Amino acid sequence: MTLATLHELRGAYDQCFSPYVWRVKMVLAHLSIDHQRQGHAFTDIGDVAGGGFKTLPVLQDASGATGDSWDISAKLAAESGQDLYGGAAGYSLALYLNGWSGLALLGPILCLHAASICQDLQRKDQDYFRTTREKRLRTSLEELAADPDPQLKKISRALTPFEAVLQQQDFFGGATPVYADYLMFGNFQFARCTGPHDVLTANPVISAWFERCLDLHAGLGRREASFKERHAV
Ligand SMILES: N[C@@H](CCC(=O)N[C@@H](CS)C(=O)NCC(=O)O)C(=O)O
Repeated sequence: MTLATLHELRGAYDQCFSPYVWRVKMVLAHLSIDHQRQGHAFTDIGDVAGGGFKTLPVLQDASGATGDSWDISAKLAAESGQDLYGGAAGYSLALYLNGWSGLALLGPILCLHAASICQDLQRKDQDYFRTTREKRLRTSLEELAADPDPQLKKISRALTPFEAVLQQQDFFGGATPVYADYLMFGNFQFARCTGPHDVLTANPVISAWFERCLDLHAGLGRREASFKERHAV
């Protein structure tokens, strides 16, 4: 049997930092699916799995190649027959968080760490990343990095309602993690791996949950060096 291959984005230090890739990595571990990993630069995505994809992750297995972390996770869950979501209510929560976190968390985290992301990319990716992100964000990466406070406040405010949930239980899934946990984990793992700011300092309950998530699946998340560990800061 051919092993499934997870195609993931990698930087200059071979670091895996994409929030969407991390969601799928946690799902593969949760479902105990054997797989191999292949790293790619931003500028090589067009050639992944025979072409046709614009973003990573892509999962390639016996049935073909699938893009988009949500679709990959749903396919793996369906094939495994396991309840990844925690029932219909958990599925709805995850679907909501999939849309919400792009706006409320990933946008501000990108603004906060765009300059340090760029600096840690493979050289051939740096111009591409700078040009596309400066166009999208309508300012320079350095200007964004100069004033972290507005982004940190946005993130902290957005997270406040989740504190009530995680004060009562260890995970969004209750005593054990579900897809909603992996999805949210991917967002903060992205922050942890890409820049110097600890985005959870003002939200200790969420920070404690994130530490629990880093320990899941034999410390899968913790084994990836943080930006601070990589640069010894
Ligand atoms: N909806 C997609 C989004 C994936 C995505 O945007 N991935 C980024 C990396 S974090 C990417 O590959 N970007 C390609 C580019 O900017 O050229 C998913 O959930 O997988």
